[in-house]
Amino acid sequence: MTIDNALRAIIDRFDFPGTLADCEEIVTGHINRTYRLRFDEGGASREFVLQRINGFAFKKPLEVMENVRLVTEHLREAMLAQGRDPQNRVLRLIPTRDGQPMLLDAQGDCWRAYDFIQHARTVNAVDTPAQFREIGRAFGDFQNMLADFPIEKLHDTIPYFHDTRQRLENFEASVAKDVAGRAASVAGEIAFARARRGEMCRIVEMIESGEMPLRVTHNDTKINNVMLDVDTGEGLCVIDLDTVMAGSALYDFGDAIRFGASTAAEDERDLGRVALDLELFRGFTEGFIEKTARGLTQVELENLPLGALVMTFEVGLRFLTDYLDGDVYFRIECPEHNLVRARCQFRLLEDMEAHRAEMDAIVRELIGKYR
Ligand code: GN1
Ligand code: MG
Repeated sequence: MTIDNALRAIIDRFDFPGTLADCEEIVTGHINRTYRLRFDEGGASREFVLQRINGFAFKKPLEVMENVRLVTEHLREAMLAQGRDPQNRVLRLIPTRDGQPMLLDAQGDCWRAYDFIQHARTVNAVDTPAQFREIGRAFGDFQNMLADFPIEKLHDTIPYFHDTRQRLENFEASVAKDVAGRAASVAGEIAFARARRGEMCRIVEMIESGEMPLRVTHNDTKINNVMLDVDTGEGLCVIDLDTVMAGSALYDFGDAIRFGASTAAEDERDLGRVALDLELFRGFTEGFIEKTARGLTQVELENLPLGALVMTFEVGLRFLTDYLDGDVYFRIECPEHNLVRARCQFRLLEDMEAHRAEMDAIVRELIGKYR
């Protein structure tokens, strides 16, 4: 792609080696702006990721970067302690030329850079249960390696991120304000969300009562946040660490299922194509439980399916809220995009509700196998 002068000036302030040979925008994320850069130096080339952190979503980018630094350091040490090589398996920050972990541009936006994970790719739809199992292992391993991280050191980079009760309050405020004049047209979706208030606040309640512990969680476990080895398909590295915070293990399990075990894309318009694929569900669950069976409590493990329902509800609710707010948060590609996404998530949730018993049985079977 052609690089404008402003982007060029940003790139020049990071400590990249050699000369810039290629720059390509990666548009899969809904929040940050992301570029893949290639630099050539004496016949060799190296790749990097450059990102502008979305200041609307992340009000305190310095705290985001501190979390990223602490968590990647911990992951690196945990891998070394296990005799594994963290190279190409843990994100590594590239500092600016004056040694800072990030850059503030003239508009007040924050930029940071990483090594690009080599010989790897991401997928936006799961191909096979085996592939999803590998992704489950990667997120399970991530959870495991951070089990002894001093959780009080983490900043809440987006406060109340997966607090379903708070999400419901925000939603009700948006319905009441109705700034975009859309509430009447989505009365059915609003009623759908309201009917599930009680059940969907169960995780928050269990955390409050102490039944469910807080963990270091990734909080955005879409399949495209794991880099997979191009040849072996192995999950090499978990990426997108901006929302790593204290949370429930159910969030990470649930969000991965929401996105990866659906028979359709997150924004499928034809709701007849949207369902939970139980074979994919089993695949991810096996990988995740294999890695976390000894680390998580029985209550957490048994409640994993609840995580899938709650995360599907919550993201659907967030899309619907953003639609009511006039599309201020998620990047959209067409005017109805957030509504399409919300309907798709709610359809998927209905299918999960219909198959809850099967999900529970699979989880129980796999707990028995790995515990
Ligand atoms: C956003 O940027 P991306 O696509 O990794 C969002 C997640 C949602 C997801 C829905 C910081 O993630 O919470 O689950 O979209 N990230 C943030 O696709 O809000
Ligand atoms: Mg992402």
